[in-house]
Amino acid sequence: MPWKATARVDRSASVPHMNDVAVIVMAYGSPEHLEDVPAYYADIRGGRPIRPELLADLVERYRRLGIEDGSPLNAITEETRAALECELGLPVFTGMRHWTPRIAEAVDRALADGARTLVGLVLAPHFSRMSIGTYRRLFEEAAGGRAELVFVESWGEEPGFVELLADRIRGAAHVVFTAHSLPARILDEGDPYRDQLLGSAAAIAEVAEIEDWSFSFQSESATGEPWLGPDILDHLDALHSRGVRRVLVCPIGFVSDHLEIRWDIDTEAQEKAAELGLELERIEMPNAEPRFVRVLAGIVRRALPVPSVT
Ligand code: FEC
Repeated sequence: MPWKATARVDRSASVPHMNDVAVIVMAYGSPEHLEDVPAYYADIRGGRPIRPELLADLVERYRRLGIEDGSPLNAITEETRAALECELGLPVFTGMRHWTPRIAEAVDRALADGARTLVGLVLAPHFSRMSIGTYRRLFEEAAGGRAELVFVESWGEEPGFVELLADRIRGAAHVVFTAHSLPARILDEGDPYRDQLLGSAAAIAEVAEIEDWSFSFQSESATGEPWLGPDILDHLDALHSRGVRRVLVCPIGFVSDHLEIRWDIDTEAQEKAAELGLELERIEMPNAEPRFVRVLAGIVRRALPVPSVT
């Protein structure tokens, strides 16, 4: 096969005793109540101003997502954490980038629990300085030299992940792989994000023996600068003009159900497809399903400096 197992890992740790090891599993985080949305959005913006109409629009999206009854992202992340802990037999703590429990809280709890080596794993497979790079910075700052650190930088071509998604798309007429867009300037900075996404998409299509596939970005923010494209809504137009009538959307830059899936794909893209007369379906996300948790456990085991952890 032309693609290889490539969980990219950065290790500063010397060989640890396994009872000194804890895993920090990191995710984006989501508000729990509508009144949390302004603080959550402020955290995402990192102090930069927020246009009132964008905040109102975001509150409305969260209202329609039904977060008052529970945030899918937070609940799924907790389920994943608990399942990963059972699978690994190591303590696993959740650290959220934009909500609680924060990455710093997770690191503090792991250290208070006796951990001396921390393995950082983000529930997003592809590296960008603006995404995984930020999780990594928060993880390192939180540890502040108090522990040996191992950080998994990317795992988008992890064979188990590739095979899991390949099984979801096999036999589809046309597959559109998607991932969160980022400001286009990252390409000038030599960021590997887009290449890693295209590498994952090609690997998954190859294993599923799908020849008719394409890639588009989604979830662009209104920040006033160009973002990576094509955006999925424009892409659906282009596919329709090419005569495509059925698409299966396969998000590869996310692993669970949340706002960007349930709103941007299940609502906006679905509405656009209906306007065009295009049949659009989406794969079920990996969420906390046992097969996916085993993939994550494998990545952690291989990241550890000792091969004997099974
Ligand atoms: O369900 C939920 O409550 C949270 C869903 C959610 C996920 C997510 C993942 C990623 N984001 C990434 C990059 C950016 C950049 C900006 C940005 C803005 C938002 C806003 C919301 C939001 N993101 Fe997000 N993202 C999620 C939610 N994201 C809400 C703010 C409102 C909006 O723009 O729609 C722009 C920041 C700025 O304004 O400067 C950049 C990337 C990922 C995938 C990796 C990961 O999961 O960490 C990259 C889930």
